[in-house]
Amino acid sequence: MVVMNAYPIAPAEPVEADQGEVAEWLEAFDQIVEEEGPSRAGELLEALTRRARESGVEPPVQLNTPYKNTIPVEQELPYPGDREMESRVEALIRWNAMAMVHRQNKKDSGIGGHLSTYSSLATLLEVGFNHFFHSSYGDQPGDLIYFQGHASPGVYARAFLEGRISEQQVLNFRHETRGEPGLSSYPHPWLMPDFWSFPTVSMGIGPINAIYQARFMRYLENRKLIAETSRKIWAFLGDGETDEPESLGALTVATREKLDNLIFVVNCNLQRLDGPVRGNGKIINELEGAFRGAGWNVIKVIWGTDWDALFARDRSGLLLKRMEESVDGEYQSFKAKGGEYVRKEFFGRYPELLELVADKTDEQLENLHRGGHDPKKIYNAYLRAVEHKGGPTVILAKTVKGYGLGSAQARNATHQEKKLTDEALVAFQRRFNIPVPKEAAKDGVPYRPTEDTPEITYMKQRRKELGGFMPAREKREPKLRAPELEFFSDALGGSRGRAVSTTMGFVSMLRTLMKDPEVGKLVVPIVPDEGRTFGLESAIRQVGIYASQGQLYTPHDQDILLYYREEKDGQILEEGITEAGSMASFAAAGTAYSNYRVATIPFYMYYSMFGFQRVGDLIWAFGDARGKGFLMGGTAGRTTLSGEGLQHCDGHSVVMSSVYPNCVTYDPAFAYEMAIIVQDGLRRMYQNGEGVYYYITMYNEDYAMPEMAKGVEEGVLRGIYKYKPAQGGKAAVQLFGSGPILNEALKAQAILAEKYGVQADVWSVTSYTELRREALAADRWNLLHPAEKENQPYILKALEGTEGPIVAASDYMKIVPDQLSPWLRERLVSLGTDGFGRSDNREYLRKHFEVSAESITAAALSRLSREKKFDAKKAQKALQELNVNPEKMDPAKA
Ligand SMILES: Cc1ncc(C[n+]2csc(CCOP(=O)(O)OP(=O)(O)O)c2C)c(N)n1
Ligand SMILES: [Mg+2]
Repeated sequence: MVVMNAYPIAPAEPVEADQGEVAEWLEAFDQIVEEEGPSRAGELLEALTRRARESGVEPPVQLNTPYKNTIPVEQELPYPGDREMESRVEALIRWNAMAMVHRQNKKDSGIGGHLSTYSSLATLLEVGFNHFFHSSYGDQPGDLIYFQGHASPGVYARAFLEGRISEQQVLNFRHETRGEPGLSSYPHPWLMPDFWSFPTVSMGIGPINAIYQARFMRYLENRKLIAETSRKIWAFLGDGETDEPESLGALTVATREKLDNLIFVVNCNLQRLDGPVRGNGKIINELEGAFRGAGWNVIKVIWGTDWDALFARDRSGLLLKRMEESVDGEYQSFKAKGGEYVRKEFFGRYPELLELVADKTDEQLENLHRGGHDPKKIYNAYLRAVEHKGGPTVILAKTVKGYGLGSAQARNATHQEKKLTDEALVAFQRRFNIPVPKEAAKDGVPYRPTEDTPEITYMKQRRKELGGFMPAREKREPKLRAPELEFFSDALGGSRGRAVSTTMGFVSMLRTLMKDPEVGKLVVPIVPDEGRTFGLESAIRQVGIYASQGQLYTPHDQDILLYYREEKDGQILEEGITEAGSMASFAAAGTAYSNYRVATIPFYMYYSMFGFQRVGDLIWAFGDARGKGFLMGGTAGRTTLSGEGLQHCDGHSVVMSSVYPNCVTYDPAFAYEMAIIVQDGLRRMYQNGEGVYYYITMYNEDYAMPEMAKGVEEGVLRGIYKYKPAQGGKAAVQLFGSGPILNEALKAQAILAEKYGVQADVWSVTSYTELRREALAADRWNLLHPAEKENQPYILKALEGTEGPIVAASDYMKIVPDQLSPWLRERLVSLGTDGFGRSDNREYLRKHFEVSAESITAAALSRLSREKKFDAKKAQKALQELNVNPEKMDPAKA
């Protein structure tokens, strides 16, 4: 039986000494603890549990501890800082965070911002900033901190007081596009590259990225790419945020990998946006059960120091009982409705408790602190977390949402509160005793005391001792020298008639790259349990799979060459079946150039169907984080991946990738195209430091890979080049092909010439996305420079002098070639794989989706006939000859 006490259960009655048998057992136990020590007592309990199991008794699994602080008062260490000074600094930060949001909403109604998240988080962050967050470890970079996104005003306010953010920036909070320095709403490295490192505001993304970041730090250490340090990864998350599957979905990774470099702090203010997180239960208990069940070290910080005396005086056990029987909905009311209410409804339940607080005023009861607002409790929890060995720690800190925001405190609507009334402003100032001058207080404007004041001196001194200001993202990038294109000569030379796939071509390039003396060791292959699908066995043999414990068993296939090889310094991240986790590894590796000063080069190979559509938001955050690397969409193409059907056959990932602003997409047909693209990607990202990353499709259809023709490089990179001109005179029609469908276009070229006397040029289109982007940029320039000579988009330059309609076919949706329709107007006929996939072989699938050589031929003839360049009746007859059924159901709707 698992007891997870998230919802109220009748609390156990305090055990009275005279309960006979129970009392005797307890007495014996107490004696053991006293005389032989806690560890002996623990052994006895374990033995008892074992015996119970042997006798068929199922002992209860206790995942919850009593609803009080994990660290007993007597074990607390004194606070090392100047409490009075820190509280003044915190008050100033609170003020500026509030003023930033309040003022902006007064000025620009509805511009938004959040007051109540930071108000609950302030002390949790301040204790970290003053005593824990190292910005460096010797010559190594410092801790990595994932800030709760909605608390950004507080982080900005601190930086403002430190003098790192100007008043103008503060006044331009959420005004980013006015030609003046401003501040982005949330943590966005794309927008503030020397400040934020981690995008966190899409809930759940911070926590999962933090877990894999901690794991990746160990990977770098074990592979000797960075020195071992006591660096920590801190992730601050909301209690509501834990409902996202990404937040808790990877908890066991952290225990399995013994990540004692990882600390989660959950800001348990009991509320999310609409209302309570668990009105009818207790979020802290639920999370305690989940984290402890996953093997984490759990530290609860529930009650502040002012409760200690009450606990000490309460002999009845009723105080804890009352706490345990209250649900979060009630705890919210206790903070929303004031001291009188607390006396009546909380303490008033039992006369003994009323008596316990008889000497306290209502105001004192109202201000009894929760642990997450008590620096000493927080300090002790952080210290334990930092010192904990062998696994990750979570701190569950109970706080008040909208803490100190007067009538907004702990109200359901507080998340959306954006400005305070004049009275609330005054109350806020008084509540925190904020040392702001009168005028600033009245108008709620930002305020920074002069440099020489004790507050500013103190906060700067603290940061100096911890290595410098935070957050601060390193913009400097270690630059690599990309290998020359000739390095991939195998791919450039073609397969000499051997049938291979672009996936095989890529894997062989990857293996070559891992042998490069400069960049080889920096390559990080990542795969979610699809290594065999992509033919990675040889790479596994070459560099091994990373396993922090090495290989504790003899693999059953050890006697074959390509055995399953795990190594402590293995290079491949074999993630198991988790696209989200793999993407989080990709993010850690893709930003290591900034976080670790090591420019690792991740290649994440996955089932293309389970990429953008499954983990698109993580990819979006990757772009924001200025990640670099290669997303390799394997088993690409709706008709090329045969047999797998509707849930696997991808005909749209390149549509989705096109909406990611800094993602460069390619859909290559041949191994040499792949080589040109990968080489150029390495050059652009790692040699030139461009802020882009790549999405490249790779297919599993085997065919002969041609040798690279001279001079095609530019076309491959820009997105189009003529692959095979018409053989019998000037072409009357142009055929575009991408991926394996290029072969269908080539077949169509032959059929058109041989059967119908129609000449066609065949073009390889490697990227409609890049062609469109370039054309849009050219058009925009033309629009903005009406008096200057027009720039011609590359697609038009490439097609100059060509004639006739264009039939563009790919293994992706029609909207992919359609991206070029503004420039190709009447010429373009798109063929593609719109509609749900099917299970069948390639031949039938291409027929079904109308992207076969016959369909391309038919489309060309049909279109030529509409243009009066081919006899319409003959075209209709040709369809019959080609076995193209004009009455077949539209695959887009099938
Ligand atoms: C994926 C995602 N869904 C929804 C939101 C909108 N949202 C922003 S804050 C918030 C509530 C957050 O509650 P909690 O995590 O408890 O943080 P708190 O502000 O209470 O500290 C929501 C729903 C979001 N940012 N990301
Ligand atoms: Mg919350």
